Amino acid sequence: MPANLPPQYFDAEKRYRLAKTPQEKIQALEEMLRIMPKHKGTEKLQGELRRKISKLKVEATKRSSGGRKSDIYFVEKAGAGQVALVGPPNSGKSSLLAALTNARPEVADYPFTTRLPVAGMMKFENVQIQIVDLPPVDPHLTEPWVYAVMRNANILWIVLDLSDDDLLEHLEIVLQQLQEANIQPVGLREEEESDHALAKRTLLVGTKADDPRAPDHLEILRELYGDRFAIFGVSSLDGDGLDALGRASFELLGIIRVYTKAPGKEPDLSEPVILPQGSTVQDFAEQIHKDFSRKLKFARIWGPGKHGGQRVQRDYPLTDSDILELHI
Ligand SMILES: Nc1nc2c(ncn2[C@@H]2O[C@H](COP(=O)(O)OP(=O)(O)OP(=O)(O)O)[C@@H](O)[C@H]2O)c(=O)[nH]1
Ligand SMILES: [Mg+2]
Repeated sequence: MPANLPPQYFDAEKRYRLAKTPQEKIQALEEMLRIMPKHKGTEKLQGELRRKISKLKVEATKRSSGGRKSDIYFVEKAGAGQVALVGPPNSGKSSLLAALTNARPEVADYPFTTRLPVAGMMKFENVQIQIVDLPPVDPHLTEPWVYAVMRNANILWIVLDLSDDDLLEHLEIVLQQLQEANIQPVGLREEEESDHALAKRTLLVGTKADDPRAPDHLEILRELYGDRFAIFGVSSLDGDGLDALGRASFELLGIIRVYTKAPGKEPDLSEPVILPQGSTVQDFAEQIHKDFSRKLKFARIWGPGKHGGQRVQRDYPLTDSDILELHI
């Protein structure tokens, strides 16, 4: 019996062939399996795909025991910081990842579409911020590894559907689940330190702003949560509001960009050294080279609010966009 496979199947197969990580391969295979018509003619192929998926899953776990790098449920950090997408089912998390990055996660009009983490890089000025799409938060169905990814991320975006009449209820469920996972989302105000919860800087992102119900829901959200979180209304469909997420996330990451300059040369402004806010000349030198930090005599600094080329010592505090010339 002919299999009669639809063109989408071959798209997914192509993604499988091009996939580099076990995680991407599993995702493509699962998609092929889902797309494939289920009848006698495809039984053998279905079996083959299932076997491939299980084999890849076993391989991925085996390899992960030696190091976490290839664990399919863990996303190694990349770029200037990692954002985890947290939200109820169907809220538009995967669409947001697709709109902001080159990643092509599966998007569908039903809940629990996403089952494995998918990462992509969002550009903000001259830095890349990593965005990690996750399965939805649900009181019964969310597996523990999902919270492990959130705990490892630098910041969280709570992603809500602005077309959803039950948006507030869904937000409360997400906040409740985070609390149970001992994750404390921290927005605009310094929340009281909790002994056991892990504080995570958090933004609220309302998606589907193109929906006619969105403006009302956004207003209610701002009224009730606006003093606790920064809230953004965006549409992955037409791109509205997406630009603001880069800067807001950069600021929440608590990092600065500092540039190197060799004496007598122009600085290279394309490749910043990323440092935590509050870093000093000493911290910068350590990032560049161990020898630099040991032998450093002084540095010259250029940047906002500084006298160009001013001489500074090791303990001099740095700010975003500073340029440093190290002298050893
Ligand atoms: N109109 C509109 N629809 C959207 C937007 N973003 C997502 N959607 C639709 O919402 C549905 C769910 O989108 P997904 O991105 O798969 O949602 P998700 O949060 O990843 O869903 P799960 O993985 O199941 O948790 C899809 O039908 C999308 O096309 C948007 O900005 N505007
Ligand atoms: Mg999804």
